[in-house]
Amino acid sequence: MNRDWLMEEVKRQMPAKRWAHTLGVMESAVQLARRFGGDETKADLAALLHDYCKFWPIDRQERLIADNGLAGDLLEYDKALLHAPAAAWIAREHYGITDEEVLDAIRYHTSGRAGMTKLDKIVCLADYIEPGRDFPGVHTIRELADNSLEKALIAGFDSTLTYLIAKQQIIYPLTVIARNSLVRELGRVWKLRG
Ligand code: DGI
Ligand code: FE
Ligand code: FE
Repeated sequence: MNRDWLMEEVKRQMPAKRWAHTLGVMESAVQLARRFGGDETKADLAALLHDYCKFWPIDRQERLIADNGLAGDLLEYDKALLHAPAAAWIAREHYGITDEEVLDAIRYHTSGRAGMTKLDKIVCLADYIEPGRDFPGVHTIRELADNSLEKALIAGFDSTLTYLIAKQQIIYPLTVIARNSLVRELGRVWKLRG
């Protein structure tokens, strides 16, 4: 598949600002892959497609999720979660991407999940720290990302959870599970190192 052509396809789905965000996530994802020994090509591709459906009308996202039986429980939570599994479906069905690692990284880039793969972590974290992002705490997350995918991602999820709690919004349980899973993973590494 031609990368330049695919970039044009993605660009057409979104306003200029979101396309700039996508380019930023691609840049950060490749940088993280290089830093932590991930697959740069897969990081680039997953980052390119991760927000493909973000600016579709919500009812179009809901229909795609419902019609194709994708994570039905998502429909009971914040609509901001829908674009991730929708983009994974588009990647497979419209663009013929069959690499499950890439599809999972797209699918779980918002919610996270238990036992996130290195590629899941890279794409999810790149989404938090791409150069265009500016939210309280982003500097701390960028600093943590110099040394640890897991510590940085925990800080990212903590900031999202804190934000949702402050706004008294419903939390998708998989995000709590993802965050706990990363904390456990770090605990195990520390124990192994004595
Ligand atoms: O699509 P982006 O804006 O680049 O970033 P994203 O895919 O991480 O979407 C994050 C949005 O999802 C953010 O505004 C918070 C919202 N959201 C709502 N409920 C949840 C949630 N995010 C997570 N991780 N978990 C939730 O339960
Ligand atoms: Fe997103
Ligand atoms: Fe994004």
